[in-house]
Amino acid sequence: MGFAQDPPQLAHPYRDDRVLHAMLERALPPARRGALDPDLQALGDYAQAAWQRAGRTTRRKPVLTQWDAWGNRVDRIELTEAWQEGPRIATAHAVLASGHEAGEHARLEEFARVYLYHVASEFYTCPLAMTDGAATALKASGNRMLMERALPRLLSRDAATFWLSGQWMTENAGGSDVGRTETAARQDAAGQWRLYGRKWFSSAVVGEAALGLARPEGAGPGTGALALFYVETMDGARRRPELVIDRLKDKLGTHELPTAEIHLHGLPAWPLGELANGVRQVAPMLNVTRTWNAVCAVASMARAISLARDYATRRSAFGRPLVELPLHAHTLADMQAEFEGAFALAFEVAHLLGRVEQGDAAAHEAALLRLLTPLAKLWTGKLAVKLCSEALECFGGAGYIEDTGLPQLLRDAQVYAIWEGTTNVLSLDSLRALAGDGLAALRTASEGWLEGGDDAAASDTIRQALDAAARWLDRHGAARDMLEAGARGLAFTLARCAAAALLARQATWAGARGDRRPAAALRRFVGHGLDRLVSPAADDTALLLG
Ligand code: MFK
Repeated sequence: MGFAQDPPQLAHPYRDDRVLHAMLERALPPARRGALDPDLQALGDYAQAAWQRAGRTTRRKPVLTQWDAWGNRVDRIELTEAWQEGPRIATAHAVLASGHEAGEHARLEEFARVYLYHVASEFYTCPLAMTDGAATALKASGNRMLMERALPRLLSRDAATFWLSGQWMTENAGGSDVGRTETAARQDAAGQWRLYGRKWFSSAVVGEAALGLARPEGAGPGTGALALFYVETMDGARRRPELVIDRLKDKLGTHELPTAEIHLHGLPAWPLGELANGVRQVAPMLNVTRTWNAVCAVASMARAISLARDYATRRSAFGRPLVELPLHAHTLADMQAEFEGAFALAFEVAHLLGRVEQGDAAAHEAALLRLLTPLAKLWTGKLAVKLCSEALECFGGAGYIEDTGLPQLLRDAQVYAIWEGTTNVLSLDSLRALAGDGLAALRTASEGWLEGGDDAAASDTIRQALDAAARWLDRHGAARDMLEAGARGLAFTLARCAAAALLARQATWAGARGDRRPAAALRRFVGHGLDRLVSPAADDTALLLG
């Protein structure tokens, strides 16, 4: 037998994740931490076992069978092993339901579970996110009939009664521009609303319910005229005949996730509230799914870095393990620092969401949450692609070989910058938040996070970048085209400032306990720069595209 390479081993995703442990130690009261621990241990065990079995799995894509042998339309989807286990794992460990319990930490505890479950779930977390979003939007609607009907299912802790919910927004015409939605809602003779149209991306197609946008008959064009409806997709064990699955999408990544194109031929539907302003009504769902997106992006980064770090101890080159090569070690440390910043921001959004929902938030925190949600989503989405790409490179050629399981990390990561809104859509959404009290709230919060810190240089850099962002907004705020053209640079700057200030808070907490690693992450993160502001010249843009 000649030369063989030692494959990377996955460290325990919970026990060996010091960043997760430190955040939970800092943020949770000891009793809640103790109560959460068994679920996190179990989800970490599940994730490690899933990585070990992944190499043996042969079928990595769901299969749609549209017709049975006798000509009946069946639209049956065979799922991968992880997806078949999804309802049991998600309910047994209250991955979703825990976020709807009492207490300001409920969401934080939910997202700690999501973080550990996500990669192993093979994106079963995608429909879970939408189910969580649907439960949140239903609660916000105050529609008692629908809440009583759906919430016990969506928040169930028993796989036998659990329902998944989809989010039916995207259409051929209305992608990011949801106002172009063509699906129509019409009342039948009995007064029952029914949906007619085509939804172009449905990732919870195996679900039992969905929230969908549609234009009520006779309503005008545009976003404001859309209404939000609740639907159920099953009639007992059979999919309702008014819902037809046209095909499963052939995607770059997330292969295990059965994303479908569907047609609605009069599917019964119930409005959540008024028959207009459906986007406003679906916004609580979007903000929850965008938080899932950020936490899942961070989970992918953690997985990629964990494998790359392990490999660096096994693989030798130029006479030394990779981890002893100065440039390789430096590259890994850069990745770790960026990951820790992204982790801090994503979990701050999770904690804030819980505080705001439970009425425990300080005066500025609702505006802060409104701003940090799109910032966390857009920045972690891009960073996941960058770090997963870098991690693949840490394996050399092996990172490019399918049956190492590594390329999948990069393909899957690309979805975070697209799913639930592209980077540009989210940058524009952050402008909505900045039109309110978003920036003032971020500055107030940052001062709190920097309090007691001993890295004066980092604090100065953060304050200077926030000042620069405020000046940029003053300069460009009145010129809408300039504001939009520079919105991405502004959003990245604010996301990095928030992440740096949160790293400073973690460094102060850890430093008092003798752990200097978060302070090192802060120094390195700030060293990569915070200011990403641009002032694009409109005439140059036109020239370059001409
Ligand atoms: C995981 C794997 C997945 C597998 C593959 C999937 C690939 C991707 C498939 C997908 O399609 S994912 C879905 C992607 N689509 C989106 O996320 C929608 C993107 N578009 C937006 O987010 C737009 O910003 C939005 C449609 C929400 C609104 O744009 P508009 O049409 O210009 O509406 P407008 O008038 O600005 O906002 C309507 C109202 O909603 C306003 O309130 P008012 O009526 O009170 O004035 C807004 O303030 C409010 N609003 C909008 N976004 C909000 C919000 N409120 C709170 N939070 C928000 N985020």
